[in-house]
Amino acid sequence: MGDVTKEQLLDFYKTMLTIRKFEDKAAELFAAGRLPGFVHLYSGEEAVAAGVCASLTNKDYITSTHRGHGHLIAKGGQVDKMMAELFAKVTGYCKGRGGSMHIADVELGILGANGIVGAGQPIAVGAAFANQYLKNDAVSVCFFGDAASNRGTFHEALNLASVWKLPVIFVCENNRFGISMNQKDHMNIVDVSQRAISYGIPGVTIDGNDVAAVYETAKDAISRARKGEGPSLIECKTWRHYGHFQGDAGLYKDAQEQEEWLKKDPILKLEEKLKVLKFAKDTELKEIQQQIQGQIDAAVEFAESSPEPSPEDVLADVYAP
Ligand SMILES: Cc1ncc(C[n+]2csc(CCOP(=O)(O)OP(=O)(O)O)c2C)c(N)n1
Repeated sequence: MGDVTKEQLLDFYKTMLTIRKFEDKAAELFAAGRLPGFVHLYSGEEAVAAGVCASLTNKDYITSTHRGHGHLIAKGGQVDKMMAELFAKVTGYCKGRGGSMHIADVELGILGANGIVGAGQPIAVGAAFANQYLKNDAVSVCFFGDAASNRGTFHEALNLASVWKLPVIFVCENNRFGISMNQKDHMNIVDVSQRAISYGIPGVTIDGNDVAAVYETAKDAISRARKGEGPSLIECKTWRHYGHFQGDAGLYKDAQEQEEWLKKDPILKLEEKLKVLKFAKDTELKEIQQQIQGQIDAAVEFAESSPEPSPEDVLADVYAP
């Protein structure tokens, strides 16, 4: 477990639980027809965002994906403004114009969720180039899925990042599916990390459901990038608990595999660890759960009581009307 402290593990727990409870609430609201647009849930993958973002500060950038709620929360996004964005309210991060797939907060270094698969990869490289040019020792982290590593953007991004030794960490969240397509049908390798070899950068595959492992691995890669030692690729093997988006029953998943992965739920694993190490008792974990549920319920209240955008503002913030 390396040097992960009790405080750090409890912090991971809070972050991961905030993500899970946010997603549970989003699922419930979407099923009730109260959220416009699409919702792609991150449930099951929380250890990746929490473990990676723990070593970042606001001056570091992240690029996210269509499945971005977890990255945003782990990077410091406020759940009330996120929820308001899902409700398309003016108090949302993008004044209700972006929805789930376009939440951004540049002050927090969140360069945006993104509905275009693989689009975050070159953006993260550009941000890393800016940091290198400014010599500010900040890094950028690019989250993406296994299927996104098949895009040309991925290969161009890794190549340029390697050639220019840019401070960027590519974090592949390998949940084994691109929509309904199993990884074995969309690439002929088992580990996405092997792709790092072609670009002469370090590549590693880890258990993405073990937050301590993610934290330790990402911390090293981030520290190397800060020191000017260049980019890395970290592949986190994980599993999304639900379908590709809400409404997809995920019938293409093998039932037994689904059951096995649910037993490896990163939050259950962390609860076990906290108890085995005597860092927390059941009662303390319950208190944290109630506190976080209260924050999520308050976020929903905030979103519901916020005003709708007004039709007169439809052209505001439009750069090329
Ligand atoms: C450029 C582009 N091609 C196709 C799509 C349609 N699409 C949306 S999500 C997705 C699969 C993404 O899979 P992966 O990158 O593994 O991420 P995951 O959904 O598993 O988190 C696809 C093909 C898109 N949004 N953008």
